[in-house]
Amino acid sequence: MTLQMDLPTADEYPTRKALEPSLLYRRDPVVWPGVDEGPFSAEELSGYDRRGYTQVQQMVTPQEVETYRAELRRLSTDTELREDERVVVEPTSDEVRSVFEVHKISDVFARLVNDPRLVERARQILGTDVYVHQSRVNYKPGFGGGSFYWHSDFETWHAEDGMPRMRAVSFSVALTDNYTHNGALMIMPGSHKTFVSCVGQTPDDHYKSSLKSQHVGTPDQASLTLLAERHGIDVLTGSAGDVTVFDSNCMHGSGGNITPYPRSNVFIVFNSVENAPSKPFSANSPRPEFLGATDTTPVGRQS
Ligand code: 6CS
Ligand code: FE
Repeated sequence: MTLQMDLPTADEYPTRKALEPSLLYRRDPVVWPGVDEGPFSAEELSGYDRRGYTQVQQMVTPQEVETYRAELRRLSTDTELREDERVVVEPTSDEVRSVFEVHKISDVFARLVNDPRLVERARQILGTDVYVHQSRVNYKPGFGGGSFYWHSDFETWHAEDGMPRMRAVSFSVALTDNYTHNGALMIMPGSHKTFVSCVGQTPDDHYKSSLKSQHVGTPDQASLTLLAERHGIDVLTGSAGDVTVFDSNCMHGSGGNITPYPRSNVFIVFNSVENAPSKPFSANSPRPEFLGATDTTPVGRQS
């Protein structure tokens, strides 16, 4: 008789458990083996491996950008949707900050998450079929779009969604021009190879506050200073239609936007089908489905 035990997945990246922060070595490849063909060149993949991100200029056409921007306007003015918890408003106004799970709310974005220009690049990086762990639009409106403090997405997805390994990649499609002055994404290039283990315990229903302004799960200032000194800070400016592809563990953030020019992006997080979330590693219960999908059906392969 074999005893089937539901052994906990080993926690390779303990966080929100110790009283002191610590810097741990990454224990995962950045570019995984398994998919040799795809749109990325070898040079682009080695640049991604080194920096933790790469940018693809004009991956999306101006016509597509217009379609996506019209969808953003529709979603942000939908009074019924406004009551849905997938719509997050700014902490200091009732302006829409983010709308999550847009690939299920909108046919337009359902097509985007299945688009081979994104899916085939994600498969090249992750080495397997991929599914959508999370999708969202960030509006960052002019005259008050809020900041996103420094953080590693993986730290949250590991602690609160139960994502075991660093085998997910985000695609940020710029829907407006991203300038140095309107809250462009900032990434510490190379920081993806260090896991910052954070202090603090995950409160119940943490997402109800963290999506507005995250505190628990953000690194301490000494760790951030060390990473900034070691890696510097890249400001990822670009035009509408440009796409930034970045590793789940990049240390990143963005400033507030007091200019008249919105900085709106649609983010799609692809996870490897071999990296499905299990129990949260540092939370009492998993976050809702719209933040951490449990359906690992591969995208973009219906052909
Ligand atoms: O908690 C999350 O999943 C979200 N939070 C941030 C600040 N970035 C990643 C993700 O959208
Ligand atoms: Fe993030």
